[in-house]
Amino acid sequence: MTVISRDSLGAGFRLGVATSSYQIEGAVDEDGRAPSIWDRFSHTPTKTKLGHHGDVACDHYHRLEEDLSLLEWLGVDAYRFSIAWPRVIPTGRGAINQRGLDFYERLVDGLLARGIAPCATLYHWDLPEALEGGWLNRDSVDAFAEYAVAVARRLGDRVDMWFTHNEPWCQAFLGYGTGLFAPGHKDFGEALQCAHHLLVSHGVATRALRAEVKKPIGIALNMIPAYPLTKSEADLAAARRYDGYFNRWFIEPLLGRGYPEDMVELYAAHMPAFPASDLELIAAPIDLMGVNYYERAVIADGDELPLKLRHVRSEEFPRTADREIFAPGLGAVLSRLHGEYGFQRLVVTENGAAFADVPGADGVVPDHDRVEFFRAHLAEIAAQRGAGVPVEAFFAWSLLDNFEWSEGYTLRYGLVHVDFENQRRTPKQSAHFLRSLAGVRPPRP
Ligand code: IFM
Repeated sequence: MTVISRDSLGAGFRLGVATSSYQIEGAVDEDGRAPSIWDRFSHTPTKTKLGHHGDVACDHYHRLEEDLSLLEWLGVDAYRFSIAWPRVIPTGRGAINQRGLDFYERLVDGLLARGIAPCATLYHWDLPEALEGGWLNRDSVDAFAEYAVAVARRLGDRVDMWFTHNEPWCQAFLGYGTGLFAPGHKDFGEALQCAHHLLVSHGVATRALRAEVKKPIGIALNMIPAYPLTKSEADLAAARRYDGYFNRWFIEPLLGRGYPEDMVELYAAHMPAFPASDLELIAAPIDLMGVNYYERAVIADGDELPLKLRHVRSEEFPRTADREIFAPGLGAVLSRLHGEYGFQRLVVTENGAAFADVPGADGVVPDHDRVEFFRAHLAEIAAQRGAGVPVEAFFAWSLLDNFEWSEGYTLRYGLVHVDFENQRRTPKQSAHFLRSLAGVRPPRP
């Protein structure tokens, strides 16, 4: 068993949990919210497991007080949530729906009253359906910046950390490349176009936010370290290509280095045209780099186009319900972001595991594998901090079991079990673990 304590994480380190709007809120047509691309996608036959959708999800919109009490009970320092653009500007661009913002104001004020730092992500994939052309349309860039400003004007004095996008790789390559996610397109060129607009919108929104807020701003990238299957030159080169596709494609332009040349060459037939000035827009200085880490990739040379590689399903280490467990990959990613890329403030914005959790007759959810998962990953963070890598905070994914996108409710990532028949919340052993690590707070006066 890996031993981890507040002391081993060091002074000032913040512990939190994370969620996203469409995955937990429900209330999809209340208080002026309009449909997002995920409402349409999840209601399209065959797109999600068992036809699941987020219409009710965890009913968090109606159970805000109960969920705030859970967060208080957990004793976390911070809570990372996302804001639903279709609640705030239902038409994507134009009139601001104050009732949508009222909900997030209640959330933020409820967190502050409990001594929990509110950390907001502006985009976690629920794009307003009304935005014609979605992320393929260049207008999405300005639309996103306008939305960011609308949120900042209402909440900018109280949110503690800002993240523009969550996992732009997923939105671009799963949403427009493989069709696994909304809006369900299958075109590699469109994926690159979307990725470009996401990055430009991040930069333009970051600059706009700067004028409104004083707190740190960043982006949350999902990062997957690529390990070659063998030491052959061909496998090493394939792993490098995978790294270019998944990691470098986002990190390098954010740092003002432009898109990686080896990948631009490989993507020649698919690259979108754009003005050189876009690269400057993307490189708006940020304060925080958020890292979502779940797994590594084992890569061999192969035929999958356009990358000419093969993703190997590794059985080397134990697996969760959907992924291989490989905690050293988190250490490697953090060390690289600081050592190779020079990031000075890192936050682990997501890390977690899905298991088939079932509450026992005694009401206990014995998710010991998840506890060990968190211990191992936190130990990697402690080691990196010890080596001088500036990791400031850790957000466990997720507070609640929730709508896991195309997997519907079949994968449970929560620290708190949700019975979707009656919305009963039951803290799992992992919630008790995080609570004891966080240290129980004194009751509020
Ligand atoms: O549930 C997702 C989340 O929306 C984005 N990061 C990965 C999580 C688990 O797959």
